[in-house]
Amino acid sequence: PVLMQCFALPPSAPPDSLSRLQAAYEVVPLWQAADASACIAAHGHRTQVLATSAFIPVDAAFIDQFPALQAICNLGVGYDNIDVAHAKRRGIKVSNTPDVLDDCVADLAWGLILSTLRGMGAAERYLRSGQWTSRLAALPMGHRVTGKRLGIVGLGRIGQAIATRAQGFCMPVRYHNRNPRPECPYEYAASLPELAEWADILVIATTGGEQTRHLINMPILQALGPEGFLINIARGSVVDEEALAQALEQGIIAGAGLDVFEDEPHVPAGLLQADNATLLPHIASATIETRSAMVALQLDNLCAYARSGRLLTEVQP
Ligand code: 8YV
Repeated sequence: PVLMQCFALPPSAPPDSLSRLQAAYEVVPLWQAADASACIAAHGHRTQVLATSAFIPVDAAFIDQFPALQAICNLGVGYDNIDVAHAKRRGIKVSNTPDVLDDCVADLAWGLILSTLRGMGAAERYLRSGQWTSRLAALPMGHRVTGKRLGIVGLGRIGQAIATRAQGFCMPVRYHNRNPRPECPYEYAASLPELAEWADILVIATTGGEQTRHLINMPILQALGPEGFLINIARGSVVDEEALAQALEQGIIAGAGLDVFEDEPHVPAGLLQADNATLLPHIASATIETRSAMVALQLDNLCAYARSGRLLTEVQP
């Protein structure tokens, strides 16, 4: 079968990755093509499988350039970059890379919580800019982390990994989800405003896409309140960034820690200016170990499909 590889294998990919791909497929490296449209025009009609990443938009028009397509294997747990409904209509299977990144994404959520509440970014900027000239200087103060109330929006696998870590910080945890999860030991908030009202720290761990677009808007930020913090390791589209910038500037909330943005790599000026925000360039899964495991799982899906026509971690929308 023919595989179109839409992006380069990352440096942390297991060393045998390319040889595994080439043993299973005739590989067309779209990412190397000087002219992507010409490459798709030449090979699109005979491509059966696409290897994509959460950073590559795969909409209906893109998919329809591949009339023989059977499967799309995404690098990333999120698949809001793919028009899965359209793929299903065409009988195209889609896989993602769940589970293997939960710990690193949860770790980074905690990194953002600690950094934002303790003002670590601003403190480091203070030191590096040479302002720490006296040990008697009045330093900027942060906020205590231990014991705060943690609200989680979206208690999937990543949300649960974030919640587990809260025990070490003696934090009560509540969550809001489409459906309650009675098997989890946390209290369910029946609505998002109710959760935001209760929480000191609201962490977004839900999926992206149309269903969750701008779920975090001005009324939710107002409910979170002037002592509240917003943390987002999910998708930028979940937050109305204009409302968030305004809320940070006007003290409607106390601060925010963001790893994701609506139109990456563009970060709105209102957020860049906010000193009470920690901003990271979408690095939650970017550890050598996790990226390596993600690539390995994507390759396992690709190889299983070439062998048996079945995907190991097929997305069920
Ligand atoms: C990655 C992600 O940055 O898994 C996801 O959904 O957004 C991140 O883990 C991305 O998938 C890398 O391709």
